[in-house]
Amino acid sequence: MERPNVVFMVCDDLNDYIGVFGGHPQARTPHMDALAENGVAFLNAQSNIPVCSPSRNSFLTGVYPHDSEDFAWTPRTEQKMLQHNKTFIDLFKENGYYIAGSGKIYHTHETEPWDDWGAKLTHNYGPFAFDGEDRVAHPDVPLPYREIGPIDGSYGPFLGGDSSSTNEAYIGWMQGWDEEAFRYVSDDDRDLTNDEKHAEFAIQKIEAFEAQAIDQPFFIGLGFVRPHTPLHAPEKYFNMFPLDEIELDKWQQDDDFDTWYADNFNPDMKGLRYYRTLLASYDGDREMALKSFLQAYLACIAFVDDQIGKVVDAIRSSRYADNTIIILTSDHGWQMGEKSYLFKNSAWEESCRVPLIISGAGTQTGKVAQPVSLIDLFPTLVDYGQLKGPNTINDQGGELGGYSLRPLLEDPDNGQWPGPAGALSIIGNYASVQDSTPAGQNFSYRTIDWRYIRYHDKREELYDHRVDPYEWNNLASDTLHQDILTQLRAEVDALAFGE
Ligand SMILES: [Ca+2]
Ligand SMILES: [Ca+2]
Repeated sequence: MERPNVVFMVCDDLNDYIGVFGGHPQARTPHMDALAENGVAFLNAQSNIPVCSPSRNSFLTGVYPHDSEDFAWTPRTEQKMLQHNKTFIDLFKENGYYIAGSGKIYHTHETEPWDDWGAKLTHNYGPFAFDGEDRVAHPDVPLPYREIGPIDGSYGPFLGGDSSSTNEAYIGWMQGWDEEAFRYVSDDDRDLTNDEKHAEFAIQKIEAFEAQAIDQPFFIGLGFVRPHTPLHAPEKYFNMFPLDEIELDKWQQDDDFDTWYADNFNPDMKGLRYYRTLLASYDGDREMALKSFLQAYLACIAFVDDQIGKVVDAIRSSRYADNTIIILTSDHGWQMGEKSYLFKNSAWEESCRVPLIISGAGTQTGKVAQPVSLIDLFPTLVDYGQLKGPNTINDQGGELGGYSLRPLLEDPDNGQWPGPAGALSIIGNYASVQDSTPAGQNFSYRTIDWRYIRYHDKREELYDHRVDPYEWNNLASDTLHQDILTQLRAEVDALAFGE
């Protein structure tokens, strides 16, 4: 069988605010929705560790974080286990694929053997607002939130030239961390952002492949940085979501009272601190604070959806339309103020769940409810790409933790999934506890019906997704639920500790 081409797109910090995933009723994602309609949408896919660097290290190598003990920001190539592992991109290269990439695929720059590479930096979060000396938060972001800085503290539309801001410190925009300016006069008269350049890079590669009529299969990896902060996009995307029309997620007052995150993490952890700081910046007006932030997040999703659409259109209108697998996912989700938490890296659904769509080259169409996780990407790609050779460089490398998604791609409703009943995420305690062993971390486990969380201090949360999709009611201490609790504990221990 002919080996398929692969286009792998990973967004940064994209949660389920996509039409087909139902996370927000106002999300504007026609291109992602169309991709899902023409492929398989995994409705309960999970990140194995819901924060940028270790999530990418995990899915790129196919090794669970509890095996690699990678819970923080050590570059992969400096880690005791993962430095001995190959990424699936390495394996595509070894198997004769032409590999091209652009953007934030890895978290830390690696000198991989790309045949062509579109962007110099892997984690350039720009464009950034600029005051003439420093990258700063958008001039319209109120204090104290703007003091968080030019990445996490910043949201708002690109402002043109000298017309749009009353903040005298505001000068313009920089494309990234280097000295390259980002010129923005208006939506129609401006430089391309990095994410737009990644899409252009892919389109040009596909056109070049067609022109050369090469037989070599290709892998194109694209790492879109939006909707990671700073939440900036052209103004037209903000205009799609007028502030006074924005709907907030369903929310329950004091939802966090029966949760144990705050007991296991430093109270200054970003998610708790950002939520407090955002509300303080709007005089405690939760609705206005979250609407302002949410508007920018929705705008950035609509913007990145357009970039994804360009890439998909280029493939679909090329001679590669029928033999290219397109994968779209995110490194983890994002918690939008639920449980008084505004960030990723929590143990709950909003942060752990990721969009996952796979389309093309013999996959069927449909929606899969079985929880799977990003650990399954590596074996899936080995399967479809017919990739030969070990996933490790030597015997110190880690084992693959996942399973090929092929049975579910070929029969989304009834495919026999050989993997575990649930998907396991780990939330690192690196900033709070000096315990770098897996037992020192926090686990979150999602089956079709349940989410079970076990913190470092052994306290637990249990949510029944059949009746509680927002994870409002922690049932862990409910005497009626001790049997399911026992079962889920055993499933987590079996996955994490081989018990
Ligand atoms: Ca991320
Ligand atoms: Ca609650």
